[in-house]
Amino acid sequence: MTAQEELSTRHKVDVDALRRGATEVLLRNWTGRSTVPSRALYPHQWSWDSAFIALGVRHISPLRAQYELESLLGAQWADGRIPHIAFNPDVPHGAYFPGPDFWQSSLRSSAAPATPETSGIIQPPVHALATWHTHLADPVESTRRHFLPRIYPRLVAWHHYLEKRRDLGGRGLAAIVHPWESGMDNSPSWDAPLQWIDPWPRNGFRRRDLTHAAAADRPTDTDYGRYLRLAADYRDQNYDDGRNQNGFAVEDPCFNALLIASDHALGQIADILRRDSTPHKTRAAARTTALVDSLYHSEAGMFGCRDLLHDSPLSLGSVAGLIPLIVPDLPGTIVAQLLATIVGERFRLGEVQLTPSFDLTSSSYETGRYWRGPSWFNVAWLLYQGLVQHSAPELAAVLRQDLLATALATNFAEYLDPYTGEGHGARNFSWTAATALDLLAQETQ
Ligand code: 9WN
Repeated sequence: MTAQEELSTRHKVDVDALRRGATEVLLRNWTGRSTVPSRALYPHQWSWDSAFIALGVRHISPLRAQYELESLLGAQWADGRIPHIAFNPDVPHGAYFPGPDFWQSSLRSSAAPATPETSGIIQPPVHALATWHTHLADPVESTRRHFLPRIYPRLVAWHHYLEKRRDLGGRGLAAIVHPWESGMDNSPSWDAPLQWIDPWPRNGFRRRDLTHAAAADRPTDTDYGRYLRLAADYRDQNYDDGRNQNGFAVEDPCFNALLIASDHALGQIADILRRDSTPHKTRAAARTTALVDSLYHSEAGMFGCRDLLHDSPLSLGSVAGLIPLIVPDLPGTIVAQLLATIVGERFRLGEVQLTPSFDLTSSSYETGRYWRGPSWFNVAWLLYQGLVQHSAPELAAVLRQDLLATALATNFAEYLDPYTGEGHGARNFSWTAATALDLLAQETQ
């Protein structure tokens, strides 16, 4: 019996149905240039979504995975930032809020491209990692198209932006200036810093997300008003990081762990291109030290965020604090503690579905609301890589089996209830399909 047959017997995953379903989702969400996260809820191109999408799409069409990343990098700013949304000009402006009329990228900053219109904030830097794996999916075609030589300088510029413009704490880590930049928008980690932000008045905006998803699954109006206030303030400073007048500045362990993983990927790309990979390796090592020194909490057995404006650690409990497992050179004692935390009462890997986005024992935990508890598929994919890398194959296998089974059972939901496995948010969600396809292709040893 092959491993896949064994998997489908033990966990009743119909592997063929999963592969077919995931492929259909990714075909349906393809616009001709890139893939939307969800046709209804998110009808444009999102930054870290596209990286996860490329990781899955490479198993259907390595070429399309290359296009996905090239399309995103076509929206890169002259200062190196990769915007969190590249707006599709063919989609009506009102289809997503806040849309191009809100962000006004090309009007506000000469660094923004004239086209497409984009947002001005960023998302976690998974892109070099996705580029490297996309190349490996078909090195011959990649070489023929000069994929790496064209993409590499752009990725270098992106990491340069994070190093030069976003080290707001001066400690060798990149800071985020908006909760949406973490990708884990509504995490309870942001409750403390957000309390200082004046929400935009409720009658000043019309939420589109509530047309497509249940209000109980989405951020509250007050939190939404605060997101808009922070985004508008940054916009009104013309997205100039030098002004340093942000109402929110946080060092996030997930964001920085992905930056380190991508530094390593840039090193591998540089080697293939016969460029000097030493600077990438040196940066990865320095950032790993900074991450451990600045954001690790040994008493809690996990990493945490740090609020730079109030110079204080933020409440622990976000799954972001486990993502550093993806960092290759973590000290062994920390790896052991993270593994204990992931199976302990706060995250209960193997007992609940996937890994909850927030500590199950916390009073802030909410089982269905956006990033305040439900499990996400991209997070599970990242943790899976970390578990494999740090020699925890049994745990990795559990997570993989959970991911494959729940992706199909929820019709590729955006996220799910860790206790019941019930899907929440959008369905036919692109990164859910993509991470499932990728883990289908990755055999756990
Ligand atoms: C704002 C697209 C994005 C993801 C984020 C997720 C959610 C947007 C929203 O959807 O954020 O960027 O409107 O809530 O939190 O991680 O990239 O899938």
